[in-house]
Amino acid sequence: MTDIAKRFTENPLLRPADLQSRHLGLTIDCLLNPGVFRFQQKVWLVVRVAERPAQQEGVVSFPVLDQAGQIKIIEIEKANPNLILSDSRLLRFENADYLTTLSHFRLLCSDDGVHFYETEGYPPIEGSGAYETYGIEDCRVTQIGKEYYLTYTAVSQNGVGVGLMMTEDWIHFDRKHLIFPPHNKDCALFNEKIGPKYYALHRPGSPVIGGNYIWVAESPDLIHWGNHQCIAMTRHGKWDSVRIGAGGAPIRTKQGWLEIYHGADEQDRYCLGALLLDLENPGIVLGRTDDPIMEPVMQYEQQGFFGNVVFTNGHIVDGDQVTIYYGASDEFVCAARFSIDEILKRLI
Ligand code: MAN
Repeated sequence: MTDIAKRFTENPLLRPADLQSRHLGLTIDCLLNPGVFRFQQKVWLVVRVAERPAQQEGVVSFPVLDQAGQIKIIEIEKANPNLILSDSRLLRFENADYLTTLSHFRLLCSDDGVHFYETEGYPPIEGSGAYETYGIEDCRVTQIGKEYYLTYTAVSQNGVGVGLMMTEDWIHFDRKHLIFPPHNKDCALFNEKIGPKYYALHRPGSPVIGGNYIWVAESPDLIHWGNHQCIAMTRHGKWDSVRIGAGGAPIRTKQGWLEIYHGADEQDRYCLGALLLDLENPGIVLGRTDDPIMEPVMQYEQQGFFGNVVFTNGHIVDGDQVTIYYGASDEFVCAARFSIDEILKRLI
């Protein structure tokens, strides 16, 4: 067992029943994969809230947004021969793909990093426009100067891409929409320039040739990206054999940029590992953990909306301690602490 996470005894910190659904007729099925940031002396989470109607016998029903941002419910008889229910997250109907839930973001804050609550004046963030009609998911937050940059998964019938929005006050958002077109997700921005350029980790994917690998790209303005390089691939026969993707913003250490990433195997079991990238040239990988540093071992990580998942896209760093906030079994928000030094010692 190579799991070196010190889980909070208070886990799960947040469950679906802790928040109110925003939409009449929808219930919250999952709270998961939060972005994390510090603001006004508090720790904040951008929690992904996944909703759908309460499911009735024999029917699958799910919400989508129209381009004006209005919710529409689609209902399909389970007996319909044109319906393929892939897993609890996805379905296919008459040659189109859908998600079983619609996600938006909710802002919650905390004075101690353990107890999180909603506070007046910070409205939910919903998907908007043609490329977010199936919702927005898995937000990473990177602070550069006074500005916070949110990179998130934008889902629509056109595919899964990466959106960007920015804010200084968490009330007004400048939405730039897609910065990486489908298929792409798991985009984490570095929180400082390296030389004259901004850098991002991202995860394009080809369904035919290649795989779900981690790439690095550079940009003069965080909107136009180039010089793409594939820096880490899946590893046959290991815990990260099928897909890998970046977690939160890379952490600057003396040895290099430390990136906690997720990996999944053939059984869709999601664990966490780490990569170390060169400080001057993050296209160079200096180390990678062989075994996971965290695996789904607790009941709340093994049983839920989609079991056997630990998935992180946000953390707070305090000296040698990194507190990751993570989605457990795609249903609960949890937290765990690591020593950065201990993670670095696991790199080979
Ligand atoms: C995908 C995304 C994540 C989710 C994992 C595990 O990577 O949908 O949001 O947490 O799968 O289901």
